[in-house]
Amino acid sequence: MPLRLAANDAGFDTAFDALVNARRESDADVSADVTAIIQDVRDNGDEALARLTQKFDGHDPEFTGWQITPLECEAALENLDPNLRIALELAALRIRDYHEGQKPDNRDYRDDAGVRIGARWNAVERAGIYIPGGRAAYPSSVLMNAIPAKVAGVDRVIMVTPTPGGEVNPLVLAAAQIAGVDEIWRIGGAQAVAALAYGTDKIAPVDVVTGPGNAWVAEAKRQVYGVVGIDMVAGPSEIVVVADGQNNPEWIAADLLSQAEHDPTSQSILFTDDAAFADAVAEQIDTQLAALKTVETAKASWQDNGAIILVDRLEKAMPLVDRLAAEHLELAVDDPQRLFNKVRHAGSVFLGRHTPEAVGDYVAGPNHVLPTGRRARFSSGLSVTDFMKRTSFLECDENSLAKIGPAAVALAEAEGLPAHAASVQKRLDP
Ligand code: HSO
Ligand code: ZN
Repeated sequence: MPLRLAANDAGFDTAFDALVNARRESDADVSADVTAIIQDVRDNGDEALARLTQKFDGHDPEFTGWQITPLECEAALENLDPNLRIALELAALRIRDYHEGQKPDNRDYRDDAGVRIGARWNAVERAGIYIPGGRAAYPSSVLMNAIPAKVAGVDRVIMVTPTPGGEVNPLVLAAAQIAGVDEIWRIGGAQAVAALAYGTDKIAPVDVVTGPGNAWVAEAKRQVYGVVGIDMVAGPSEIVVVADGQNNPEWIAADLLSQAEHDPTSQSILFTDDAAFADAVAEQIDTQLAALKTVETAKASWQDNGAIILVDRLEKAMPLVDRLAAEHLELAVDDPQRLFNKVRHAGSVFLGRHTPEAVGDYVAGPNHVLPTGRRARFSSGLSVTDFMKRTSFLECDENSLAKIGPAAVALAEAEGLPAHAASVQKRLDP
């Protein structure tokens, strides 16, 4: 049974605290295994990659091919169902447009002291994107990772994706073709992340690794962070829906199930001010679950991690919603802006009754790679700037150095760094 709470029940605070603090991420300790795999790839390069791919994915890339060729990608796109092609192209277009707007402005100005100061943004040269194989091989994730990289101006976007048994997913290839991915390697797991970070004879190292993955991939990203940049360590999907009794319970039930079907550890939470509506949604969820192909996953998620929380007024839900800092937040009311004004922590917010979260997963434009597990308190969804970095610059002339230099000399002397002091002082002395 999903959790059922009412905000004015005795014991609510304790129960809600437990919900906020529950850990849903795999605590399988894979860190030692991952360290060994990374070391193996660093020591043995392509030989390790081939051996580990044989072991985990059941094929030897020496025979099946290391890379998916541009021709295979073109063919995948040509042979795609025309409706799907139109859908992918619309999604790509909208994602590209939205991310174009994220490109940061350079700065270059002269301050009151006459010092010229600024910052210039540049893309990283090479980005690696991880796309899972099997159940979670989502073409939408190819678009969401590769398009911001391309918009940033990355020279080469290199995708890695495991192909269990040698099987490739044609939809993933078609999406890669549309997004302009430059290389696709048929490797996966921690070994693929290691290859991207450190490089092998065949694979040149990248500067940033992004993309979703299982516990091994997440741990590998954590371990290579610092050698390369990473986007974030993502956990299971979440949705919080704040809905009044005027909603169609069928719609809201479907919204809650949309994230529940991602993973048994996903979480869906409904806040409402209407007890009868809460019952109707719960009933609808059971009805819809019965007809869902993903019933096994969605049911486990809903029963183990789902929750319905009753509040007197929806405004009262908002501080609770903020504490959850959910990946996705739907505000299904007539005047969503009123509630939205009270939101500080959320990955992405879906306003009004006609904005199901799933439209954001695919075609709205903003990125669907979003902070989970309350990380929206301190981080944001994947963006163009994750594939860029900023170089600051400064320029003094004789006059401006004369204005600010003495303070630098004083601080250098106080820090006991005489060469620092001298390098400024020599220019101040006539
Ligand atoms: N909701 C997922 C993204 C996704 N949904 C991909 C469908 N496909 C991330 O939170
Ligand atoms: Zn989704």
